[in-house]
Amino acid sequence: MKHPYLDIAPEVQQALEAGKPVVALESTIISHGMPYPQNVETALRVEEIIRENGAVPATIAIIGGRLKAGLTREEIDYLGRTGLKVTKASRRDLPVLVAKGADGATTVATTMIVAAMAGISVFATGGIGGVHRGAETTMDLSADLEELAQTPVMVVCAGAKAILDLGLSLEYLEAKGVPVIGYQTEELPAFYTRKSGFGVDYRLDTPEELAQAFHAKRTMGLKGGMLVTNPIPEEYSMDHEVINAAIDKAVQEAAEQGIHGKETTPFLLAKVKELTGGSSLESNIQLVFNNARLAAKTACALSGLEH
Ligand code: PSU
Ligand code: MN
Repeated sequence: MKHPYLDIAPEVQQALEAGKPVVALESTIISHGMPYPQNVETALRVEEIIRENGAVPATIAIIGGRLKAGLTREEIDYLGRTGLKVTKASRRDLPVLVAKGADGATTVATTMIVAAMAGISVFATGGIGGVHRGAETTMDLSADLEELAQTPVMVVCAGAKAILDLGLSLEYLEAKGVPVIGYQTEELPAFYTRKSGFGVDYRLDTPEELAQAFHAKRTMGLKGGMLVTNPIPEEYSMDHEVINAAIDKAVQEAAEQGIHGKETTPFLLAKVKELTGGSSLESNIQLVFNNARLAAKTACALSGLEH
């Protein structure tokens, strides 16, 4: 079915029709996740890395009310320059943005939605949203979690930042039947660090194994996605104490200032960045590159199984 609001870039369309591997990429990481111009440089380099590893990149965003699977360099540059002025678009934002013909930077949830509409199965990002600390009273749960429960896309990430309650995030995913896989690890990575103190459901060691598990899930008709957590390379990982002290301070300031709703995640991310300086930005960029490589290899393995 051709979706009336969806534009698939010609190269992405050709790859999908030929059964070739495609990897989706999100755009909130461009507009809200990194400063300009590093955000644009990173987004373009991630696309190159996907190509070097045999797949076609499809960066996803909403431009003028159109759901885009595959952006031009100009569109990526526009999102990067416009930064925080682009609406951060999660599932609940889609109807009004599309109806109004507005722009939106897609989160993990909306990138999964558009990827699934386009027929893309694998998506690489940095970190996902989850259950926030204190959610037992605030009810602040990222829509990313429910999307993983519903939408059939494999999300390759570096775990989640400890700005979240990682234990509760894992409980939510378990309750919703989302497999949480550690790539070459038994422990859930925590974005800037390779360890979190929490175990994953399964350790898998090759892109082929990841592809086989996702293929089996789909073939059984089980709805929803799969979360692949890929630890940041050792040489770029940060000191636990430095990062955790910054995170605790950011969480405390957010509570004091009454930050809530969709502002919570961007506020915490910006605070952590401010407190840790440039070193966290370099780590962030490198882990996204690492996830892009794994996602591209896994998309290649999946297209070998399914075509
Ligand atoms: N976590 C990060 N970096 C990010 C995000 C989360 O470490 O850039 C972004 C992603 O786009 C994610 C979104 O999908 O924030 C989650 O926001 P919320 O918690 O409001 O659902
Ligand atoms: Mn939230």
